[in-house]
This record gives sequence, structure tokens and C-alpha cells, in this order.
Amino acid sequence: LPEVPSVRPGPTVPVLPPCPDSPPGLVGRLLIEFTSPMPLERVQRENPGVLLGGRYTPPDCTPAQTVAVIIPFRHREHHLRYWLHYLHPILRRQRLRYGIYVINQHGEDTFNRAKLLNVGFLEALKEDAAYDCFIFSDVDLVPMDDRNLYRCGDQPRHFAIAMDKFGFRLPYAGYFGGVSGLSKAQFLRINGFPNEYWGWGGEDDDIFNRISLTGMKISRPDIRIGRYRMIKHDRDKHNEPNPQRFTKIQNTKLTMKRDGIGSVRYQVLEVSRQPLFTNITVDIGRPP
Ligand code: UDH
Repeated sequence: LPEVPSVRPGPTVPVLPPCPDSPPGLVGRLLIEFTSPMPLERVQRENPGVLLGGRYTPPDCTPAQTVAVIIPFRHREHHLRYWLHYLHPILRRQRLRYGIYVINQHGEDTFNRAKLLNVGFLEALKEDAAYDCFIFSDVDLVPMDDRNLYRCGDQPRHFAIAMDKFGFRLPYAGYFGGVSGLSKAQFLRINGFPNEYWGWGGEDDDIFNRISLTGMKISRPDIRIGRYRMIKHDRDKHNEPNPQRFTKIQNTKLTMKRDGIGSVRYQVLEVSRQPLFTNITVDIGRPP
């Protein structure tokens, strides 16, 4: 008898369809308020699909990108709880594959937002080399519309274009603060962010300059969709306005080649995977 070739069925690996460009199930305008305190246990309970370290993958489709959300941080636990409460459900509805990285500046020396964001870029990639889109978000900014999609495109993206504190308008044409997004290639093309802005202000304008100087253009959502609520707060200690910022932003063209992701020096003190985010505590030094 001729031998009948046997075809043994292997384990079935479900192949999920690509996630749609416009995710179904978005709700549009959201009610955002910061009144009653937000316990982390509640946020955890309401986001059972989020895995250790704040990782999430849509169960029903394959996303085109893998997004690392990077948050510069120190002593803002209460803001972070609101941020996680609002953002996890939004990012899930947007069908993103993502991870949340809180980059916590160790010690009490002057704060340095842009350097922390550089650290976040490198450390997220160490956690998962698949990250190809980086969203940089202040901890006190919550989008008021889930159609403001946290993903990267062919130009750097500015998301927080209409904040309540600026009367829901862009404060000036070159504003790139609050929440922004760059693909890995776009970020490397501008040599990342500056490491030498200690204290408040200027670093976002330097980043805007880097983008313009490399021939890229900022992309922005519709003004009705890019609305944000900011959690009201007083000025933090050790983040005073940096008086050097006005002269520094005149010199981006000269400084961006030597100061950036290629020259960032820091020491990671702790990586801890929490249920809703990964905390990375880092020593970034102090101003010279
Ligand atoms: N940040 C911290 N801890 C700090 C300083 C800054 O986590 O001590 C992070 C945080 O993500 C914050 C971001 O850096 O959202 C930007 O800093 P910021 O919120 O201080 O900057 P912003 O321009 O406010 O929003 C400036 C002070 C406004 C005081 C107004 C008093 N009415």
C-alpha cells in the first residue's frame, strides 16, 4: 500500500488582523476632573488587561507600532495616579501596544526634564528593542479627547496643543511642550534631546529647533481634538526657571551635535516593574 503522508496539525497560533487606522470604540470628548483622590488599587482593578510594568497588547488585532510612553518624574505620585487612571483606558481604546516608563530623578538636585526623557528612550529600548515610537508626556497632562491618537507618523507629533491653562490655544507657533511623540528614527535624527537644560524652561524650544534644523515639520491634531487638562500645582522645589534658557535656545545649531542622546551620561539606580508602570530611578548628576 502507498504510504499516506501524515499531516499532523500543529498548535494553532492565531494570526490577528492588523489594527484599524481609526480604532472602533473611541468615545471622543471625555470628562476629566481631579477632585477625589485616586487609589492605585482602583486603577489596577479597572485595567485588568494591563500587564506588569504597565505593558499592554490589544487582544483582537496586531498594532503597526510599539509605543513607549516616557514620563519625566519626581515627587508627583498623586498626579501619576490620575494620569494612569485616565490614560490606560484611553490607550487601550486606541488599540496601542505600549509600555509606560516613569523616569524618576533621584536626589534633590535641580530637575532636568529633557535629560530624563533621553534616559527613558534608552532604557525603554533596553526593556524591549521593538519600541519604534516614543511619546514623551508630562505627568500632569491628561487628554480630553481619545481621538488624539498616541502614535507616531512621518513627522514629529505635538499632541498637547490646546491646554486649559493656555485658554485651549497654542501659546506660540513654535510651542512643542507637554506631550510630544517621535519615531525612533526621528529621535535619532535630531540626536535626541538636550542634556544641558537644568531647571524649568527652554528644553522644549531646543527640541523644536532640532526638528526644524533637520528639515522636519511638526504635525498636530485638530485644535478641537488636541485639548488637555493640566492638574493644577505650585512650582516644584528645585525646578526654578533657568535664566540661561534664552541664550541656550539661540545656539541649538551649534550644541545639538555634541549634546544629545549620543552624549548622555547617567546611572540607573533601580528598575521596578509595578502593576501599572515601570519605574526607573536614575542619577543624572547635577548642573556644572
Ligand atoms: N516634574 C516632576 N517633578 C518636578 C518637576 C517636574 O515630576 O519636581 C515633571 C512632571 O512630569 C511635570 C513636568 O516635569 O509635569 C514639567 O514640569 P512642570 O509641571 O513644573 O512645568 P509646568 O510648565 O509648570 O507645567 C511650571 C510651574 C508652574 C507654577 C504655576 C503656579 N501657579
